[in-house]
Amino acid sequence: MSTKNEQLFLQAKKHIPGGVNSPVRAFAGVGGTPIFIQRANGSKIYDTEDNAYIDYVGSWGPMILGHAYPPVIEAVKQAAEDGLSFGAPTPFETTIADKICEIVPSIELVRMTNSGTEATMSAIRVARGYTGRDKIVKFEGCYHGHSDSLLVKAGSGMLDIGEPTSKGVPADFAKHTLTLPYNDIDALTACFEKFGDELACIILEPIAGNMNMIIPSNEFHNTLRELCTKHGVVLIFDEVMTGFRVGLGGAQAHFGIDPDMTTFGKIIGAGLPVGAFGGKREIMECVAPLGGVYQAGTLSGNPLAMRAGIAMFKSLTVDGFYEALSDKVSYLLEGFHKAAEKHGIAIRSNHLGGMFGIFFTEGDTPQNFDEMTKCDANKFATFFHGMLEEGIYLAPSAFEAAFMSSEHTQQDLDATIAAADKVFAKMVD
Ligand code: KE4
Repeated sequence: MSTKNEQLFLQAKKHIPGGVNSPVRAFAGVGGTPIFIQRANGSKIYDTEDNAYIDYVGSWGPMILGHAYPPVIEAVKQAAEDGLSFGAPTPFETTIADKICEIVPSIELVRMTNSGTEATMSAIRVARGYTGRDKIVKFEGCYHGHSDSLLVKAGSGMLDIGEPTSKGVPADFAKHTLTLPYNDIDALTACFEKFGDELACIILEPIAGNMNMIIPSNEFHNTLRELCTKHGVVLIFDEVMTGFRVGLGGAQAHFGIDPDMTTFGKIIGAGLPVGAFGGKREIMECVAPLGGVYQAGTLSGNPLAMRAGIAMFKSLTVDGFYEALSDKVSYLLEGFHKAAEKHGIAIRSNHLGGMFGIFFTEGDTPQNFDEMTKCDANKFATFFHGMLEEGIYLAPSAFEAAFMSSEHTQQDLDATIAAADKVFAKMVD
């Protein structure tokens, strides 16, 4: 007898490639059948049979205030009653732009897009237009969305399907993308010695979240900043995931680095389709209609997304918001480590602000892509399904990070730790 989710998945596959509108949702990384979600509220998502799951995916980051957060829903309802899209400027876009520039001092001008992919694709075009150079550098295991230049040795769902470099990207195009090992100062230095003055930009996740969560060294970031400045290379921090997640000022505030450009997504739309790219005025003034780098979007700066984001920022900027979020993550991970130790299961973890990652490895906490790929993905899959059976929803891939929301309660955290204890007990060889 097939389950409701199996029936829904079969139905979805009739007219949707792989039954999903984004590959990582298909559970390729963990096996089994995806859970079809009907609704969500606070820290929980509910499947079509109203089974509740404590959610640590949060739509891959946006739901930092939990699902259906009343002030955000109210803002969207009011916006909807005023009309859905005008294709003309609105004061709400200005409010969001002002707020982003106020919170992130490295940004003087910012343009809204409809996804993180559009944001990073546009940022690279601007860097190329500003420098007149073609080559770009990314890092193995980092994922910046699915634009052609960036689907080279990328992370996230590409690792689940075992295709870190996408088919369909012309070699002529991919050749302009150099890929370096993440968090490797020697490789970085060698690349600049050879190509420094040919590089338009370096783009990276300042804290990686698409090869699970990896926090690079301060020295890596300082070296990167120095070399980019020395060679006139645009340093792009892709903070689509880390922006307003690891702290109000994002990863750049944590490391004390001023990138030349920053990309955002996820949280700034409070769950509606939004991305953004911004940076130094001198660079962003290359963007049309001011400059010759064209970039556009019918629904960019959509009023519903902007008014949701405005409501969301009101909560994020409350004193103590991120400290409370980080305390919840620390409490949860402490419980995981205690339970794992009790059952002799080797796990490591990383966390900052409302973002965390768990690794099944006997070794040290991974510092780069190679070390991360040596972690036990099969053990993660077993843990994932065990937790799912206990009503805990983690990211369906060993290559993804996890996210806390302000709405996760002490009861949620204790239930999650108790579930992990039960699952670890079953995992003992
Ligand atoms: P979107 O185009 O999916 O809005 O953003 C692309 C993107 C860009 N940069 C970073 C650092 C990202 O993490 C992402 C998207 N993240 C994945 C989760 N690892 C989205 C989930 C999915 O692909 O379905």
